[in-house]
Amino acid sequence: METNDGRRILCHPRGKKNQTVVGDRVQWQASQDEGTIEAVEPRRNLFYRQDELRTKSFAANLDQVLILLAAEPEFSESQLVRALIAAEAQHITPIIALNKRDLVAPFDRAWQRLQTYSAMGYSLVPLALKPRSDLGGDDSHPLDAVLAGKTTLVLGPSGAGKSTLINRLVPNAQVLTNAISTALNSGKHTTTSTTWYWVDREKTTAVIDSPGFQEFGLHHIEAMQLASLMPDFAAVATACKFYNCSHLHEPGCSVISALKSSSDAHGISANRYKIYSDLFAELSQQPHY
Ligand SMILES: Nc1nc2c(ncn2[C@@H]2O[C@H](COP(=O)(O)OP(=O)(O)OP(=O)(O)O)[C@@H](O)[C@H]2O)c(=O)[nH]1
Ligand SMILES: [Mg+2]
Ligand SMILES: [Zn+2]
Repeated sequence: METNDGRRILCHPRGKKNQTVVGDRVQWQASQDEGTIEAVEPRRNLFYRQDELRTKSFAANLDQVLILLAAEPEFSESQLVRALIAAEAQHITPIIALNKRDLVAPFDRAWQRLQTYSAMGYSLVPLALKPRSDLGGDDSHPLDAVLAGKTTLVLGPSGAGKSTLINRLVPNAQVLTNAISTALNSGKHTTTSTTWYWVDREKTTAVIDSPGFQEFGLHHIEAMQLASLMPDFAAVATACKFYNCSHLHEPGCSVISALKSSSDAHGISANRYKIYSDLFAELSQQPHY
């Protein structure tokens, strides 16, 4: 826990209902050199995933989520969609960044795969985060303006460069990073906890590092809600014949006709439709609790 004047104090929650997540604001009481959390202030939002059996909170009170992908390892579009939906459900602005521009061929392929997402209105930022000394590349920070004055959760698969980004923004953070091969071959994530970092001395800009995600459960979302959380679906779904259209088989479904004409700018890609139908099936099987 950090006080308003910047001291960090180890705090323990009083009782089960005062469990905190990164980004929470709390009322606390000092007890010798440690403290007790007496109350957690109401959250503006809470970014979390809901797996079949377990809720995993990432952070609260966010301005935006930066979904960091990389040319390598190749990213899963399904995981990207899930993270986007989770952000939309909490009204948190997602930003997509693609790292490792120095790996030219895989970068171009990945960039191509992401065009659908910039077409539907998401910000898409190209990055080369590896330290300049390693690459001899330019030293610009296209993210600086995006991050300034905000609290951003950095999210993405293991090895994308989340901790590399944190180290670049906060040089004295010295977060452990790892070569992809070592991190992935051992089946371990280099970063294992979610951690808050101030970027500037004035404490107006914050970034939150998180462990790489593999499975991103959305069991807190109703299947029938999915289309409204996917901008390309939402844009056409209002024209469906049935107001409660599932966009799976109904006659007069404008999502299905947008799929057929996916060559135009407002079309829905076959990949996105497949991800939607899989997710719909997954969420329909599950009892909601
Ligand atoms: N070629 C290249 N490698 C990069 C770039 N940015 C980061 N890396 C490397 O990618 C590897 C993984 O980076 P990390 O920052 O540890 O990745 P992470 O997303 O924090 O991974 P987890 O903590 O496991 O979730 C490291 O070896 C980095 O040096 C880049 O722009 N180009
Ligand atoms: Mg990391
Ligand atoms: Zn429909």
